[in-house]
Amino acid sequence: MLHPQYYVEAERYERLLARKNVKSEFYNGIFDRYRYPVLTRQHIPLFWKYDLNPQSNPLFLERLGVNAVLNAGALYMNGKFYLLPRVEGQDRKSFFAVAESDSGIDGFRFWNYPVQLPDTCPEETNVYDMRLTQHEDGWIYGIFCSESKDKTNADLSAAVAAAGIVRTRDLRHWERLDNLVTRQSPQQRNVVLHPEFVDGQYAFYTRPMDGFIETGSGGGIGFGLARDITHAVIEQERIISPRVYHTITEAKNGAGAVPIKGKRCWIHIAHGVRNTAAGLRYVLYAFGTSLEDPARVVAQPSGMLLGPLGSERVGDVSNVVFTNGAVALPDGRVYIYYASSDTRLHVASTTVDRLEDYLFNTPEDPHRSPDCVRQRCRLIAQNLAFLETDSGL
Ligand code: M1P
Repeated sequence: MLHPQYYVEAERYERLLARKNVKSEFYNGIFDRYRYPVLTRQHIPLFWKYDLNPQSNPLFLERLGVNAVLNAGALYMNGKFYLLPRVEGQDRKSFFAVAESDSGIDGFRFWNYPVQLPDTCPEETNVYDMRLTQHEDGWIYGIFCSESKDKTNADLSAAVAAAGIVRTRDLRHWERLDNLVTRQSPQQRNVVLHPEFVDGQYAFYTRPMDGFIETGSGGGIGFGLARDITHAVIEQERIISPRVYHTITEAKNGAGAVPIKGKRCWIHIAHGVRNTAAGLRYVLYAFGTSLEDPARVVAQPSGMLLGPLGSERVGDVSNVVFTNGAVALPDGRVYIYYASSDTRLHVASTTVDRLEDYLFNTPEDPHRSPDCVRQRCRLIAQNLAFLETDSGL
């Protein structure tokens, strides 16, 4: 006999998983938002948190709670949607787990066990933010942040971020490869593997950093090639999406979802960070790179694609949206999975056509207020003239 509260919680859990998601009223023509998050800490199975045996847990207390479910790698495979979020325990340590859904917008259910990565790095304290790349070599690669204490620094919080690499064919059996080595950058986070070979090599989007939090001399999102994925070494990185003064990327930026192959370009959905009196503000932005040369930017619309809105603004790290996974379906639909305020995971839906329209037809950032006003006045003038002639105003 289980504790009576188990049945209450189990019923609540199943109700949550059965809840249909619906589009919210938000409109900008570029993407739709949904009313409910797709994953939260309430989506964690009860048997991950409670000892269900009334002999050893007569008061039905949570033994291993979960604090947050956020930044998820994403895949669409054999007609199913798979998310691999960062699950953060009450102890602040993160791990990965697979959640599966038929629709991609609701009903995500975790597999029975979280992912148990091969434990090959004794120094590694924390892992998070895995990007899942279905590579043309046939493997699914997971690139994630591997964090260790910086033993060369007396500061208790000093840490080192590196890009860990794993691969799998089924999301169940994982092989750990060597961490990525970048000769020019002491630390890396937000590294993404491109899904196709470039010049016969594995291509990575990187985020060079001097320190664990500050990117310092790291100028933005980098790009580099490695011959051997099992011992990946990038000799040279070049910045393809830079940090820019007084923009959404001033403090830092980083690659997000694995780029989507569109009709006109590779579609990149990244994050940009600026500083404010209330702390760092993270938003998503998009840019396009050439289908022939994914390191060459061909479209860079001004400003943010998606920022924290309403209740998304509040959480463990408030005023943050972050993505490390999106899924493009054969019919052109795109689901962007983004976390808000490092607490829960949402979905936004759009299409390749809409994203490319956005990329190529949104004006670029003119970088100065007077030019921004001119840009907007041109749009207003065109519209007023159009309204007068075409709508009989
Ligand atoms: O707290 C916001 C995000 O901070 C980090 O991103 P970045 O390296 O760009 O600062 C990551 O830890 C990410 O997980 C987190 O959501």
